[in-house]
Amino acid sequence: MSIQVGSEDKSWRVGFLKNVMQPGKLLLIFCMQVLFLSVKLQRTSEDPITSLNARLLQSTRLALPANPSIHIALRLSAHHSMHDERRYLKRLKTDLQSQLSSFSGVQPSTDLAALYLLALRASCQDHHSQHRAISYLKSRLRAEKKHIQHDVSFNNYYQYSLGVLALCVNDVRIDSSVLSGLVPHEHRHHWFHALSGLIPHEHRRHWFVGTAAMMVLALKCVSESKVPHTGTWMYSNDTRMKVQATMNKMTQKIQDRQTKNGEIGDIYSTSLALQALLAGGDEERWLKGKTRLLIEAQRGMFRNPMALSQLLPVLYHKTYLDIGQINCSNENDDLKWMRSDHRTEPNLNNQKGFVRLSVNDMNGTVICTAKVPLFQKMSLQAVLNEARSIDAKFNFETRPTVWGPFLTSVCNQRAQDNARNYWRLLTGNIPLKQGIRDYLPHQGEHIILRLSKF
Ligand code: B12
Repeated sequence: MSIQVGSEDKSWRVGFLKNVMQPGKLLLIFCMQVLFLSVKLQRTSEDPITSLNARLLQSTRLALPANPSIHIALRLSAHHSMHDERRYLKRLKTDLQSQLSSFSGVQPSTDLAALYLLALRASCQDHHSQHRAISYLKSRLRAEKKHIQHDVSFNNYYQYSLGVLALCVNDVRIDSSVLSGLVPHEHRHHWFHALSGLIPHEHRRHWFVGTAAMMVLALKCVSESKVPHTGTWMYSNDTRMKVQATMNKMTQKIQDRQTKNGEIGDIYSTSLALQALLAGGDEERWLKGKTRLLIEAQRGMFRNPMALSQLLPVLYHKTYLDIGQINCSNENDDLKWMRSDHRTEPNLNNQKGFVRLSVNDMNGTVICTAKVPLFQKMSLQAVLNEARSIDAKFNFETRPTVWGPFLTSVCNQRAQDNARNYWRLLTGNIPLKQGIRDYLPHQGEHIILRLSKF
């Protein structure tokens, strides 16, 4: 069978054959094609990221307290709105000053102080403005070190690691005693058991990955720290070797937890876990996880600004360690507002059935129940409000946090951090992955609020 070709085709073919004879030209064409294709691929995967970036920027206009984690994410992004970032930084600095001042009753927690410090460094603020926050954080960590020596839970390691990371990124030398809190004698430390999967409490797993990821980032920073302007290592070879050994074990645990769909832990711990893996150069697992995160973000799973602030850096291939490299020059000042798809109010004309609520104490005894009509787009918080308005015996209280309202008391029973208990949210036996403001119950669902140990 012969194929007829027109004269135009023929001359193209002749031209093509000539090019084939010239390998230099062919290579050029090939390179241009690869470039074109990768630009196209980048554009398509970058656009959703830019719109998430714009949505995070939009969240700085919501009537919420300024959150340093949001500022950090905006600073690590590829696109900026300098005017808005400057405005937000001003708010953060005022908040920090007033929290650190002796007149204010509330002292910032270790993790919040650490986030403030990272936010200041991400905006290239001089050491002078950070001085107070640095000494405050150093003293908090020293106090916590004493605490964790006697404590048998490891929930505080998230905050502790964030504190070490913030000092380290700011080139502050960490006391060896504080550092030894993260580089333990293997079998003596409870968190090492947790890492090895020995802690049976399933409910601790949801925050294990985030904690382990924060530890890896802190350890990585320490192991690579150099004395500024000298090029010499900040810590001895012996310390660095111990730090690296612990870090490698933790990284391995995080890697082992990546599932086929790319998630590590749950979708919300995946963001920080990928930062930890990226810091160790694991591009393959990062890419797999990033794909998953983008899909979930497009399904609206990252509307919570705090969750979005933990997600965005890793989508941009950044980790908190990159904060130390930000030099605040030549940044793209091209980020535009994005109308946020803010959640609409529940539609009170559209009832979708009922939700049952059971409130259990530590022994599993039911202390109160409620059956609440469910309307379209109703959050768990709205369901609890409804239960309160139907039944005077049903009551609850919350405490504001960077993640939203944290449930502190239900049916006159108060959970307390000092007593290491909290109100755990479950659907049947499965813990919810979101808080009361973000979770939207389904019709017929049975939500359990159970006083639990952490
Ligand atoms: C430690 C921790 C806890 C501890 C906190 C106690 C303590 N004293 O340390 C405990 C075990 C109590 C806890 C509980 C819950 N947690 Co939690 N927690 C964490 C973790 C690992 C660190 C939080 C932290 O220290 N933040 C640092 C500083 C800056 O924040 P902070 O405001 O000072 O800290 C307080 C709040 O963060 C608050 N908090 C902790 N978790 C949650 C969750 C929600 C929804 C809210 C509103 C507040 C809140 O407790 C902190 C200490 O007081 C994060 C991991 C992460 N990626 O951040 C998960 C994380 C925030 N928790 C999460 C969840 C889902 C919960 C629960 C809803 C689980 C459940 N099914 O019951 C409950 C909250 C229920 C309630 N009563 O409202 C998710 C939130 C995801 C989302 N999109 O909302 C995260 C991201 C873990 C994950 N990957 O799934 N948590």
